[in-house]
Amino acid sequence: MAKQRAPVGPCRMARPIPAGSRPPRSKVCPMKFRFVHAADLHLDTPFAGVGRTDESVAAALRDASLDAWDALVDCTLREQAALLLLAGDVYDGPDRGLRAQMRLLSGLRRLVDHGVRVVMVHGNHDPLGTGWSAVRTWPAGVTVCGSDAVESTVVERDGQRLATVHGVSYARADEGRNLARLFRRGPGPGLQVGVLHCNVGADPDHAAYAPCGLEDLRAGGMDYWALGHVHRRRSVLAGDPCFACYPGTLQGRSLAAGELGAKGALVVDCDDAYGVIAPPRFVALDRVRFVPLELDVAPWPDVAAATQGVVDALAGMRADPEYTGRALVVRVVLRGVPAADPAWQAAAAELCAQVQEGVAGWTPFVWCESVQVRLRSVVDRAAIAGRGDFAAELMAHVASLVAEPAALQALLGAIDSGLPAGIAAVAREVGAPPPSASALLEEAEAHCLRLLLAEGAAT
Ligand SMILES: [Mn+2]
Repeated sequence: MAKQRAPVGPCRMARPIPAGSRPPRSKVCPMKFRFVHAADLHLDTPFAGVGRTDESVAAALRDASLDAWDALVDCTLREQAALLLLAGDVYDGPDRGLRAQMRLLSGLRRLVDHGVRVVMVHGNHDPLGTGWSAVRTWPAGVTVCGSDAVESTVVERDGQRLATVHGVSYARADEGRNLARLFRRGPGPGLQVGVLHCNVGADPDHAAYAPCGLEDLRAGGMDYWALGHVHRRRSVLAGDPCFACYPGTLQGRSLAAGELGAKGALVVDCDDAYGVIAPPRFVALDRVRFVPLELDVAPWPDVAAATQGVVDALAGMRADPEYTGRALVVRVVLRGVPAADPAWQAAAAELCAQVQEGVAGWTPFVWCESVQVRLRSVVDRAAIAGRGDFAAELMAHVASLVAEPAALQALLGAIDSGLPAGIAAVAREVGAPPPSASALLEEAEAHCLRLLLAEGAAT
């Protein structure tokens, strides 16, 4: 069923029906609505990996996941969504914690008071069978799916069915069943959504809970799969025959690769006749952002200039609208540091404290998690090329791939097809283009040369 249809806007009469799609219901003008999809809220997450911070930073970090939840509620109301979907790991641990439960409840009350329906499932971090609940009765309009079977919730507006939402929770953390296979399209009209915490395509970065394949998602007959579990935002099916997306964590939790950059939720525009009518739109809702910052020390004559340079760069980041109103936890990587200079060697360990002093008192805070130093490596390409060894051959091969883009594409295709279940080939961040082939090649060459020349390359 084709999904790239008219954008949301005023209803157009007698809109052409795409070939092969379901016909609209009895009326010419389908009813438009919108839902918000979030997952992996990990409410009250302890941010264990950030290290020692000062008291006010520690307090802000402690509140970040809860503040992001409030921002999600605000966003759902602002977008006038009919429905909010929470796809598991709502709490960080089976203990849940009263603070997290109270905050969740007050947000849910705010949503249902405005007529928003909420469907939520539990994942491996907050399975239904463990922990305790301070809430015995959820507000009317909130469905917490059980773990025995897929539960279906009908969402209506003015007596008309907009959507049927199917979901199932984990009973225990190590859910080993292929839960996706339990989902079946319902008989009623309107959008059909599956809410599931699962690992699609054996993603090696995440535990293999509720493992399933793209074929299981395709077979379920849903219009949209609201997935949870993978912390990096990505879409695994982009409209053919349905959408299946991971929104990623609502609030980044550390400087691990999957927690970096903008975090938030997906807003999805639909109508009751055709289903999803536009690709999901990402909205950033995080309160604290975890970002790596790479800087080349070449412009700075000495360590003192570099310290100030880093502080200036952090000030520049704060001025970027991307970060406005957000606290930042930054890992600074300095490239091209002269290895033979004793001043750098002596200062490297203290740079972080110096930078921290330079950003003290900034609001919202900037916290410099660490300053890592990468020594300058000088690769004498002409000398390597003349050596006639493996490194020389590698460089020649890379040069031939640069000259022949078709050969490079064929090589990348072969690598992709060798990956588990082909998932890496289709998985990419929502709204972000994949890295270019030439950027990948450049990175691969640099990495290989670093390994080959590990001894004696640094000056
Ligand atoms: Mn999670």
